[in-house]
Amino acid sequence: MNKALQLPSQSPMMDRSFIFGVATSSFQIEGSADERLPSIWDTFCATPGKIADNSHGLIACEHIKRFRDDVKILVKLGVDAYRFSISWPRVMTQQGELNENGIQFYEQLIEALRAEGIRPFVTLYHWDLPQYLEDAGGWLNRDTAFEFEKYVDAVVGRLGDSVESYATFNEPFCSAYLGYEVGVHAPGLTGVSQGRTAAHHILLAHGLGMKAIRRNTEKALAGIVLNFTPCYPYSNDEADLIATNDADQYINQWYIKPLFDGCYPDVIDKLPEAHRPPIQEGDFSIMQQKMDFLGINFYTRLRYSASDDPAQLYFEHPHLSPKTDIGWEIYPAALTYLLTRLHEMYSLPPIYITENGAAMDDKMVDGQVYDLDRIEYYQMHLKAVHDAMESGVVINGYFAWSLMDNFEWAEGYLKRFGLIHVDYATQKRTFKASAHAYRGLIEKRNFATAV
Ligand code: IFM
Repeated sequence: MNKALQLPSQSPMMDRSFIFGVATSSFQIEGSADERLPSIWDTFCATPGKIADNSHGLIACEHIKRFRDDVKILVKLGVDAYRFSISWPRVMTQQGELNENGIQFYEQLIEALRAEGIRPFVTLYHWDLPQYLEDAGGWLNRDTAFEFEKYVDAVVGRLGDSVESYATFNEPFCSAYLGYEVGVHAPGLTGVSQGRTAAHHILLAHGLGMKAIRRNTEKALAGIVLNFTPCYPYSNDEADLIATNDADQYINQWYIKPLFDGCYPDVIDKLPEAHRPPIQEGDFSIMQQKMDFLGINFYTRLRYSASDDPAQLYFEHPHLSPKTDIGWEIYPAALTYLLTRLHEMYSLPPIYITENGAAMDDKMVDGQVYDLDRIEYYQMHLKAVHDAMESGVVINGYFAWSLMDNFEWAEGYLKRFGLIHVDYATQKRTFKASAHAYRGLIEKRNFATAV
């Protein structure tokens, strides 16, 4: 196995204009929870049985305290851009005013990044809804979409053009489906109607947020980050093909089609009236704001067949091997398939791969993490992005998930996605072999462009 990452020298990804970055999110790394309002993830973590190792985000990677050292790590990695999220409960007070300490943290981070020539890619919502808004109904309450708009107005009003790119949301599927439909993420509610209602309000909030970004900056890019798990049929039986198409519409297209086509996918007609989202007149035109980019997060694929239960649209099969440590199948061809298919289905703006990476069972041996399995994962997926670009998909950048090991939601600290190893007892950061490989790829790209 090769410990370097390589792309064909003529690859468009080896052009200096292609952005290589790394990504994180606020709740997963920041800590310093006493300096912000509680979020739904604090409440969820405090509920017994919700997090695999009973952990929380109160300390996490102590990034708030250590951000200057973390910026030095980004410099050493040589990345062009750093994607991070802003914590709503850190920057806003319950009265709807900016919290000076909170917003100043991000101003300092952005200044430190800019001083090193690293472009800040901001996500405005990566799942940490203030708990007081959840107490008022959270994403089941339409008003939350308008609260989001006010929050975006305040934050972008302050950070403005200092940010290269604003994404309204990270992965509405996860917030709505995992959080309000199946309950494995905060706030832990269940029910189809809840999941579809939350998704509708989040997509509405996206549209309102886009308008707020545009009101406050002419220069920064604006868009959204969506996650996709491509759906494959278990067999070629017609029933399995139909179930697979339904699954794709229900878990993937549901979150993109309203933004580009102004409607939900046809599978909505298969839902009983009581499970459909509360659509009001004009909602789709708010959702359909013109975007400068689409962020795509990809990790794995899933296979589907028809369900024996007539109340279910599809049956989801367990992941096949080979798998990462979190149990997700490694299937890079699905990334090329996804990108080319979305390109055919929608009139898309340029794409960024805003997350891609693998949790692996890392071992620290003599102070080193020799994560060749993660390098291999990255190698295959970078090639999959290259293949999509060769077939005409416009992709402007790639962000590895994640800069460092961090709080992996319901898995707590048990699953490690980082290029950088974090020892949670000491907060020591160590470059894994994958971090060296990523740095090597970026260096090669810089050199290739220079000659
Ligand atoms: O850690 C998460 C991230 O917060 C959102 N996308 C998927 C990652 C891995 O599960």
